[in-house]
Amino acid sequence: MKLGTWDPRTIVNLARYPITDLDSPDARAVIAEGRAQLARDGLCLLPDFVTPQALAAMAAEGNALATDAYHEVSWVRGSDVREGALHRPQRNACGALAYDRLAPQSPSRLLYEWDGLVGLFRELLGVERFYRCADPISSCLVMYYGDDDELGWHFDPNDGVVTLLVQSASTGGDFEFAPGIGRDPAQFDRVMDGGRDGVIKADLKPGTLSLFRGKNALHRVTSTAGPRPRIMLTMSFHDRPGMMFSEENRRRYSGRIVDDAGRTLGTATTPSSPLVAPPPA
Ligand SMILES: O=C(O)CCC(=O)C(=O)O
Ligand SMILES: [Fe+2]
Repeated sequence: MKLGTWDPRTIVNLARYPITDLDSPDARAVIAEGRAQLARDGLCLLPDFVTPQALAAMAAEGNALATDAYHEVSWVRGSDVREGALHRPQRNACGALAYDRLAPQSPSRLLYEWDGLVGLFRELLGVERFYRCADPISSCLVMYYGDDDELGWHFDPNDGVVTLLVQSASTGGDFEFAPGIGRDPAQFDRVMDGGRDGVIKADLKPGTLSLFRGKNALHRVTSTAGPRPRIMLTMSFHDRPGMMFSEENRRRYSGRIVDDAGRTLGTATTPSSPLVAPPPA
């Protein structure tokens, strides 16, 4: 597949998001609007963040590599952060294409690796410390949600996830985000029983970039159906440099045992922990 020659300046929609100079008045306006969204919702959405050409290239790349993705279904109790925080098993069913499968000239990889993106997020979050993760597999993933896939309610292990919707599913695949309820189990019950007070259903369109702090905010992707998969570029950041995910996390998203240096030591497609039996139908 020909990827073309991409550069962050041809990937990012600089006409709408002039972020190559974060001190310019136009960039300050973008930052002020994003900060207001974060203050209100704990979530910042930047529609049409990439150029139509880059979005088309990312979709072509994502669809072409779909057969290389590793798909797994697991029932998970708890989260990477605090086991047992979620007392109801959650179903995770999705495919992932690992970071090390993205070509050097992949527009998705080049976007993630562009320092200008980190600079924008530092401004939006009002923090000095915000870094790309260093994990060879999970730092930057292309996620696939096909027929009957979903990502159950969870918290993230790292403190900054940024997604770019590349392609929406034929049906479903909504991103639901509950910033206000913290880690209160009584509130989890309410939300999992269908209560939607305090839950934001994000209006994601292909090309929308979302920045959210999901370490302490319950969120999920609703189930998908139909022939066209939801394709999501999922980019991870943290408040200290060098953040690595667990070996189990890498296994979950690659089907391989990979060490911190990125060496593949073997394949392991059998889910290990933390698994529980699915609830009765
Ligand atoms: O795909 C999404 O919209 C959210 C993904 C997510 O929550 C995650 O990867 O942790
Ligand atoms: Fe998440």
